[in-house]
Amino acid sequence: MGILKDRFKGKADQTAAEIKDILKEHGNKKIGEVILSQIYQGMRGMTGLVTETSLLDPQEGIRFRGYSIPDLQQKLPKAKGGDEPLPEGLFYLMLIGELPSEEDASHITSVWQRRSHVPNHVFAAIEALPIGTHPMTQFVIAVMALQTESQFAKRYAAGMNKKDYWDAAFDDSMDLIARLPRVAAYIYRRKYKFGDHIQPNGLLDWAGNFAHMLGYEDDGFKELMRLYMTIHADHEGGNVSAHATHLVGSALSDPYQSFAAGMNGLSGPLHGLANQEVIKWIFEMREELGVELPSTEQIAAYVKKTLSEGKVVPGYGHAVLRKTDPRFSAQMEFGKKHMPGDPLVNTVWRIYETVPPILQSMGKIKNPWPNVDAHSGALLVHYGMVEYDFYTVLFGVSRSLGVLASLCWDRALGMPIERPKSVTTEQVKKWLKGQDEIWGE
Ligand code: AMX
Repeated sequence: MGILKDRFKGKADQTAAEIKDILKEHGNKKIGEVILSQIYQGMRGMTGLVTETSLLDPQEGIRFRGYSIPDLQQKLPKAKGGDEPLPEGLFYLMLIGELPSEEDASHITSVWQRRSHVPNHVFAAIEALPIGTHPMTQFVIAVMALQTESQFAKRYAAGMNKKDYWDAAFDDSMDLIARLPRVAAYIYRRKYKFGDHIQPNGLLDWAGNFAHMLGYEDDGFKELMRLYMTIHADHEGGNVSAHATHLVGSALSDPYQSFAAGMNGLSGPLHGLANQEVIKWIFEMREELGVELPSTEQIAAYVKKTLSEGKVVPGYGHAVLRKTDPRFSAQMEFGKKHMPGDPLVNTVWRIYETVPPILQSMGKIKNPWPNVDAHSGALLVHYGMVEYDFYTVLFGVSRSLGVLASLCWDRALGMPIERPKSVTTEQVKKWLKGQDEIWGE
């Protein structure tokens, strides 16, 4: 642990000094203009945050510290006999800003193994919920039950010096990431496998062990989990889960509280719940049509019906991206390699051929292309994980890597409490008539 923490502190001090110099020289430089419609329309295109871990290019998709998903697949350490990157390596890259060596990644695996103990009261809190409770609700409640373990909260209460916030946030983040697979697997086995729980395997990597505790021993599923946990980890700072974690953390709420806030945001159907919505929508389409692999004509008719009912086509569109999501493409490649004949996976590919022109023809949708959620469910179903209500929990376990690495950076850079200005429509009307000058104060 010491090595990683020391390296992080070294990088953070260096970046903090650079930021100080940048602000000293360029602090008054304009970075953009805000137009009225932006504040009514979800602040789209308004630059308002700094997030060090990744950057989203509307045309190219996500880059983690400059590395694309194909770069990660090529350059990050792999499990023995595997082809997919280890999420431990991505976490190192996001936290430290440099590619890890094999030893760096396996160091993180062993730190997370050591810190993965989940206290009994967390399982008791999960057990207290009705079995029908949505897995994301169980997940958030479990994260909040784990908050009793927060070093940040304890040290703050004891009078922690603000210079040490990063240290406590770092410890909490590592503990929380280490514990999440056990918590998530417990929820899965409780809800869908009659409470037949599986103990962790201390010889496996973080994602491989997660697959094992979920009850999937197939090497293909373990590889899928490594890829899944890597590609869902981060999508720069403005998306709902990342922004909510950052925002709540800015009040010095501890990493457990901040992450729980992010996970409540991930639970929305326009964000992380879209992966369950996609599979639900495909299953309903197949049932209605009575076929396993619908034709493009049948899919087109079903898409038009969905739109005419005032619903979105799940898995399509994005607030920032303007091309096919490279996270979709990476999963498509995985499908081609491991299950090219699977009818559900082929349905996803046929939907990909059919949906974009239809959405494009509507004229109003800025991005008719698939996002990450359009593909993930079909790969999971292939290995037998059909319980789609659970999919967002997998997304959440992965997202912890990005948002908690960012939270460590927030505290190390001394990011202040976030508090943008809001206005009322009454004030906007007065301002438009030239009667109000207090805008922006
Ligand atoms: N199906 C139907 N209509 C869609 C659509 C879709 N897939 N995507 C966008 N639209 C509609 C919007 O609802 C909006 O309609 P309105 O003007 O009547 O309100 C209009 O097109 C313009 O929207 P936009 O500017 O292109 O998108 P946005 O930035 O407002 O929203 C997103 C982005 C992702 C919420 C939206 O595309 C959507 O709802 N997609 C389906 C849900 C989904 O897949 N979400 C997952 C996103 C990835 C993630 O976070 N995990």
